[in-house]
Amino acid sequence: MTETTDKKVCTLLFLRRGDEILLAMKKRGFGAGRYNGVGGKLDEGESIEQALAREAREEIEVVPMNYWQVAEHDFLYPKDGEVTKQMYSHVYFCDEWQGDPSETEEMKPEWFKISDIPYEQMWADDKLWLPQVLAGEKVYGEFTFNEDDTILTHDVRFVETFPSEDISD
Ligand code: 6U4
Repeated sequence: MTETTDKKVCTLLFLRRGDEILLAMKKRGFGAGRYNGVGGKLDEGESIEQALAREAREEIEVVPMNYWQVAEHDFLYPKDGEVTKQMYSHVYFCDEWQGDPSETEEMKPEWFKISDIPYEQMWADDKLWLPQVLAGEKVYGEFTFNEDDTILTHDVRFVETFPSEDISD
């Protein structure tokens, strides 16, 4: 399969409170109709942390105060045999924030018990890595999707450090 050069770096942030996780229903744009963490593509010149904070403010009106990376994923979306969309996502958990998670034009937040996460209303990859991350593992995943958003291939690994932290190359 031909690879695209159009790689977009994204953030994805999940608020945590005891045995609950905050998911937000995406109301418009890419992934609309699914629950997910909050996040999006980095703006020009923005760092991961800046994008993470901006997206949390724009999408659910909170300011993340304490957060840490839990996963990193390379999502590939082919069309007609070519990868036309690549989203490289940095995934974080957050256990301290300012503000009450609120509905905006983009997302509607909702708390879920960890035992009741609605995986069937989320991206198909989420059930392949979110349980591991919730169990305390750090995960790196590569996923290629079919055009109907089902998974064509996946490779999920436990890691000590994320590829973006690897300064050896
Ligand atoms: P626009 O509409 O351009 O302002 P923006 O908020 O910058 O959008 P968006 O909505 O395209 O970005 O970001 C997509 C979000 O969805 C990112 O947080 C990454 C996340 N995402 C993309 N593919 C995913 C997948 N397969 N599984 C997953 N999250 C995914 O859990």
